[in-house]
Amino acid sequence: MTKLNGTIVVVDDSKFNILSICDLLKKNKYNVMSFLDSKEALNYININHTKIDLILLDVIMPGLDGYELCSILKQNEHVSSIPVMFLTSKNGTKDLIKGFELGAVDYIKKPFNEFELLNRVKAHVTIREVQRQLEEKNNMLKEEIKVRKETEKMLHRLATVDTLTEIHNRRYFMEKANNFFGKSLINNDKLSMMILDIDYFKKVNDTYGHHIGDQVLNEIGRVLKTQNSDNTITGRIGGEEFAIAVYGEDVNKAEKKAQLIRRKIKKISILTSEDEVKVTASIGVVEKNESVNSLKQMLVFADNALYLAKNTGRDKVVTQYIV
Ligand code: GH3
Ligand code: MG
Repeated sequence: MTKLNGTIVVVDDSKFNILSICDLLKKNKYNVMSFLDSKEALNYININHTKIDLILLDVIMPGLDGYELCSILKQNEHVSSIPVMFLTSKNGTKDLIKGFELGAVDYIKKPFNEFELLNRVKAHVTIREVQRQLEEKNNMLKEEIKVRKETEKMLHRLATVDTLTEIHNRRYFMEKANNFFGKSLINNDKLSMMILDIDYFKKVNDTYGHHIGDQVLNEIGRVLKTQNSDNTITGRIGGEEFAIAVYGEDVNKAEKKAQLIRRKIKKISILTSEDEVKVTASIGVVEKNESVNSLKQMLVFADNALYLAKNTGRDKVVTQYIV
């Protein structure tokens, strides 16, 4: 089958005109759809807009005239990109201007010269094809950008979030906590730090299996996540060890937060087929003062407080004042 040059819709209320235009276009390997009635043409265009390369429109027609039809087409975003060319005996300058103002791309006076009509048709069909290719490339590029952004987001998530608990991983927590530390030094603002460790967690794993231990960690992540805000960041800094940095709040407020977290963890309940798994946690809390000169040092002090909590009964919060 020979390849056709494009699909053209011809709208004219004169059978004679339709026959002569269609004959010429068909001879030149165009697929032609012709309409004597402009409303029928409108229906066809609305349904088949993706396949149409050019619309040739008569102006004076009963019902919807060519100008009205053109204006309707140009207001519909799905069909507005199809080029419209007027083919009419109305040949005053005002008519011509009106046609262009309504969005037509060309205007040929009747009776037309066949060579001129064919060449203009060819030009508009070619432009339409180039526009289609550009649009296609543009859509592909947009899709590529979308995929790239999603991949970047996913990679950022993988690099910053701990997959089991869905809170910050150690590396990202340290980065964020360091920012808090630097900012608190510059602004002379308060900064508190907590380290939390699950009590007798090894026993949970040994008794119920690693997968139940993982569920416990996930539930603790859920509790800590609710604490995240502009001034509070939480992170999993070790296997069963978590840290919480609270910017702009003194140790008393941080201690209250720690007690709340401890109570919430105590309420966690995981049901196995035979048992209800419950856990507790110990938390060490400290506040930065002028003798602390690094985040690392602050974490060591918080760790000491945690050690004290472990050694004095567990399931408790111990606050230490750095001297
Ligand atoms: P303590 O009260 O003194 O903290 O006792 P503990 O048993 O919690 O402490 P220990 O350091 O002896 O054990 C920590 C356990 O945490 C051992 C390790 O298997 C477990 N653990 C670390 N990371 C994970 C993890 O990702 N998943 C699970 N299920 N367990 C983990
Ligand atoms: Mg532990």
